[in-house]
Amino acid sequence: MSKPVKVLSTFCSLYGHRPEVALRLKGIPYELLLEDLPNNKGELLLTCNPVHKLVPVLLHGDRSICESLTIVEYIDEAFKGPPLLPADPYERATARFWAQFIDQKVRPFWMSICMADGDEEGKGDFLKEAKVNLLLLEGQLKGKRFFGGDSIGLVDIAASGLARWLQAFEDISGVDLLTNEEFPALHRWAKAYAGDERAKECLPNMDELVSKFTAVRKKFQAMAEVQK
Ligand SMILES: N[C@@H](CCC(=O)N[C@@H](CS)C(=O)NCC(=O)O)C(=O)O
Repeated sequence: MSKPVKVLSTFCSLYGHRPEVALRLKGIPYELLLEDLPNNKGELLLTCNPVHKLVPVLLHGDRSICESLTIVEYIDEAFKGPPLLPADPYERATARFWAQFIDQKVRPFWMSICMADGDEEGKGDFLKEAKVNLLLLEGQLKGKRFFGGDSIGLVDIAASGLARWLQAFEDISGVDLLTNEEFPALHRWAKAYAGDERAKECLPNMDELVSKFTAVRKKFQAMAEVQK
């Protein structure tokens, strides 16, 4: 009998989407367990991820795997089904490089743009940096449907925040970042990713995202005000 698979995540989590979509692409059934993060980290989370105490965590039988990109690689290796990383070592290394680039150089900037107060001018440095890095990512699509080629792979999964969460953040902040004029390949890619049946099944609903992150933004700005 195969071991049970569970994903420990939280409501509308960008990182939690990654293991979910990887499992769906592989056709592996799983149970989703949602943590009430800001209020009460559960015993299971603290036991399974004592180092970072973050979701997502993948539970495979009696083993736990932490960190969303590591989990996606684990899923690729532990389960049969369509590959999520290329077979060639150089291409695998390149995919890992761009997946890390997304977490280190892309996501933090659009998150800051959304959370910062003020108009586009006030968000100047974040906006400039976000655009430089998005342009580098745009270059990686090179006419392909997905970063992984014809099908979704590690880099697409790493970039999935751009296909749904960013739109909610644009809505909240009033800043249009991923425009068709400036980033035509990424713009088209975001539509293709969000339109994929397996991704669609585990992408959060836009209204829920907007309401969750409007509340997060208010809290963030109130804290920034106190620190002034
Ligand atoms: N690098 C981690 C980031 C995970 C992360 O930031 N998770 C958030 C939820 S989306 C979390 O658990 N936050 C709880 C906290 O910050 O205490 C990954 O890729 O898994």
